[in-house]
This record gives sequence, structure tokens and C-alpha cells, in this order.
Amino acid sequence: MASSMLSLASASASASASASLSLQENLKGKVKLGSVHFTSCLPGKTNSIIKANHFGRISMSVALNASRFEGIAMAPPDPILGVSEAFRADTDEKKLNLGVGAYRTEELHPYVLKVVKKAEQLMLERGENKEYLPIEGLAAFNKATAELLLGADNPVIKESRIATVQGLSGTGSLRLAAALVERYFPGSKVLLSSPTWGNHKNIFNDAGVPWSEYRYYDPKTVGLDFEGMIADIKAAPDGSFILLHGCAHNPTGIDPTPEQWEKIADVIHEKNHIAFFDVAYQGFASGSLDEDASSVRLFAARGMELIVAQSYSKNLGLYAERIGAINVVCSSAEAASRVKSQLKRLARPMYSNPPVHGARVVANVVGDPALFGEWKAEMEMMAGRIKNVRQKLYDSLMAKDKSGKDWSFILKQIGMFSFTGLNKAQSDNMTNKWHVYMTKDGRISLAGLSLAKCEYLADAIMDSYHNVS
Ligand code: KET
Repeated sequence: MASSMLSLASASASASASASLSLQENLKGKVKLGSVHFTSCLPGKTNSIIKANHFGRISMSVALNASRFEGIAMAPPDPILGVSEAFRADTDEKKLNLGVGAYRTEELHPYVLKVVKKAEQLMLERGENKEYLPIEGLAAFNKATAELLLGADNPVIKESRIATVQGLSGTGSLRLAAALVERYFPGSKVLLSSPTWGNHKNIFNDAGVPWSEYRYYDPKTVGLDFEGMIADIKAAPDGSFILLHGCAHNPTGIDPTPEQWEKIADVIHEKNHIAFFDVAYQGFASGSLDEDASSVRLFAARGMELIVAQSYSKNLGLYAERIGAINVVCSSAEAASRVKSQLKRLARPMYSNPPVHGARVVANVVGDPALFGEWKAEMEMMAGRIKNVRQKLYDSLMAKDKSGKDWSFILKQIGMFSFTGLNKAQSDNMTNKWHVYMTKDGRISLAGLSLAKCEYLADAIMDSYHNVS
């Protein structure tokens, strides 16, 4: 197949270059063009090759009766990013995009952090080159990202027990770690929370890593099913990987308490499992980078080996720069350096080496005390705005809804999202009737909501909740 497609490409190129070719010759199965000898790309379909002579120049086009790609079915739209596509197509002025977790200003515009613009200005002035990065990424970034995660004084860093490789944001980092699991722990299972970020399942499916779920969300209490979670982690085969959201669990917005984290660490340790953290919202849950890394640090302080994927999409607003990292905390420096060498080996044929721009932004912001301070202030501002709309949405619902329904779960959830409890039909009503775009699991991104739109959203939620079953 590959070689026949290649011959088609050469045929087109050579045909336009060769003005002496006759139509008769071209209709034969085998055609000689200049010095290039090739076979028709569609065996038995030679009549589909048509040559036309326009204004003395010869061009060749291929009319296909049946596509060689006929067997490829249409893929469904992505449950999260597909929502943004549908939103763009809606012309109603009341429309609201609460689908993707992306921070917007009160005016609902995308936001580039001021500190990012400053770092970019510095980078422009320095006029740095665009040579390939090493496979593991920018050294200054890798240092900064590990320190941000664990704290610069962490013994794990001091003892060089961490393998850090720059990744293609959170998703690419998770995918690289999944490839490591598949290669070096064949047959090992990853346990995912139920529910979890939709793309987790795709990532492990594509990497060929088997997964199952542990109980997490309890619809009755609209809270954490802690007993169920612990029981399922205990029941998993020894040496499984337990995927945990470092903070601001997506989609539920429900995190374990510090005491519960301790118990989770106990069970993971007992069962010889490996904790696999996804940290996509550091700083966005509480507004504090340190506080939001406390779950990971608790595990590291116990001397446990860990995998941690990081993303700078949300906390630095670098969504499109694709900057993140994969960290593997090991029990020895030797193990860490071997793991790192294998991560590089996996990365090289996948994407060779990562992009530099976002890595430089992060390294400049985290590495400069003044910029770092400015970043923290901006992050607090973003987290604060989300808390304000959370409160206003709750107030609006409580003021409007006389049914006695308790909406206080909205205030208990943290991070960018609220898990409304609306089912698929109710979520469809939100979109079809109210032009409120959200994921079908009932998740809304509060980062895409403004104070001015809270009343409207409350009306939409109440109508969907009470009038659609
Ligand atoms: N982990 C989690 C938990 C997560 O919510 C996201 C993104 C990522 C990783 C990956 O982000 P990246 O941009 O690759 O660094 N979540 C939002 C966007 C998306 O679905 O891609 C979202 O849930 O809306």
C-alpha cells in the first residue's frame, strides 16, 4: 500500500514535468515516465487514471471510483474539544462555552498572562536560537519544573532521584509515561478514577496499557466515595499503577482531604502499587503552588516511587505551547538515570525532541524571583475570579430555586470545574435550548463563566434540572 501510494505521487510529479507522454501510454497499467518506471497505483483500476492537456501543459489527475480509505469510518467528535467546535458554529449571541477548561477574563476573552508577555519580551531581546533541544528538553526547564513540583529543597532532587523529561504538555507527558509502563511493566494495569478526565482512557488504550476503574464519585453525597476508592485500590493486583489527580480532580472538583491522602498512600504502599499523578492544575485549586503539590510531596516524603505528569496549559495559560513534563521519582539516582535514558529512547521515534518556546517561558518565569512572584499573584487572581463566579452561581441558584434542592455542592467543589450532576439529556437541553456548551457528563468550566452570566446560567440549570428528566 505504502509503495503504491508513493508511485502515485511520483506519477503526478513526473507527469506534469513530461510533456511528451501520450494519453494511450498513460492508460496502460505500466507507464514509463522519463527515467521513472512505475506501476499504476490502483491495480485493476487503470481506467481511472485520466490525463488532461491544458494549454500545452500536461497534468494528471486521478479520479477514484472507490477510495482506498473507504474502510475508515467517521470518528466521533472529541467529547471535550468537540464542544468548542460546536460552540464556534453557534450564531446565537447568548452562547456560552463552558466546555473546555480554559481560563477566560470577566469579558470572556482568552487571557495571556502578563508575566508570560514579560518573559517573551526578554526572550525576544536575547534573540535565542531555534536549534533542536536535546531529547529530554530544555535543562533549565526540567530543573525548574521538578523544583516547582517537589520544592527545591526536596531530598528527591538533592539526591538526583528524579528523572525529568520535558513533554508535549500534560497529554504528551502522560502518553510518554504510558509508553514506559507498557514497555517495562507489560500486563500491569492502570487504575483510573470513576469518573476521570475523558482523555485518560484514550491515552492508555492507545499505549496498549490495560486499565480499570476505582470508585471515586458518589452521586448520593455528591462527594468522594472514599471507602469505595480504598477498597478498589486494595483489590487491584499488586504492583498496579494508580492514577491520581494531584489536585482539582477533573471532572468532579472533589479532592481527598490531607488525612485521606495519607490513607491512600498507605494502601498504595501496602499493595506495592505505584502512584501515577496527573498534575494539570497546580496553583489552580487553592491559588497556591505549594499547597496544590502537597499530595505529590506527601508520597515523595514517604520515599515512595512515583510517576508525575505536569502541565503548564492552565496555570501559565500556555495551552497552545504544549509544555509539560514527565517526572519519575525513583529510589536511587542510578535508577533515575536509567529511567531517563529509556524515556528519551521512547520519545525519539515519537516526536524526536520537544518544542522550545514554552519551555523557555516556564524557565524564565520560575527561575526569576520577581517574575515568579508576579506569576503567583496572577494565578491567585485567576483562581480568585473562578471562586467568585462559583459563589455567584450558587447564590443565583439558591435565590431562584424554591424547590429546596441543596446546591451547596457547587461551593464544596474546587478548581476550574463544577460537576453539576446534570445527566446527558439535561446537558443536551443546556446546549440546545440555552446555548450553554458543556460536556455531556454534566461538567461545566467555571473558568469560562463571568459574573454577568451567572443568572442566565442559573436559569438554564434550573430549567434543565427540573423540566428535563
Ligand atoms: N490532565 C487533566 C486532568 C486535564 O484535565 C487535562 C486537560 C490534561 C491532563 C491535559 O492538558 P494539556 O493541555 O495536554 O496539558 N484538560 C482540559 C483540556 C482537554 O481536554 O484537553 C479539559 O478537561 O477541558
